[in-house]
Amino acid sequence: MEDCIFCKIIAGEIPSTKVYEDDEVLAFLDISQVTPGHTLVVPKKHVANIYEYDTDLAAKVFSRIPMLARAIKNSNPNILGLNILNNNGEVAYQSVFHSHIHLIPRYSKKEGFG
Ligand code: DGP
Repeated sequence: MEDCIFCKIIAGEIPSTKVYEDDEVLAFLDISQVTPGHTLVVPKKHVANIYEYDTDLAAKVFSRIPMLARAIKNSNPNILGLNILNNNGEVAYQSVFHSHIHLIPRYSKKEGFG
């Protein structure tokens, strides 16, 4: 979709640090890392938010989450936990309107909730 920053990342028009890619899904590092390894998982098909997923797309995207969560956790012995977040709508702090799931590694309870 025109003017969608994540569609441009998916198309390779804007650089990103890719973590995982297949035919349906791309995972890349968030530009504003809440903690090191903060990753975004996006459907390659443009959907603005969770309300626009059909069952098939949801299965494709959400089925990748446990594998990616394990990979992130296994990438660093200092990762003690992981937040999985999906913001929908401005009031829910969604700022990019191409649906994405945040995977935020947690290293310590002292980090607070960013
Ligand atoms: P949200 O607030 O849930 O819509 O999160 C959007 C996230 O997208 C935010 O954490 C920053 C990230 N982001 C915005 N623009 C870019 C970009 O150009 N590249 C990357 N890698 N991340 C971006």
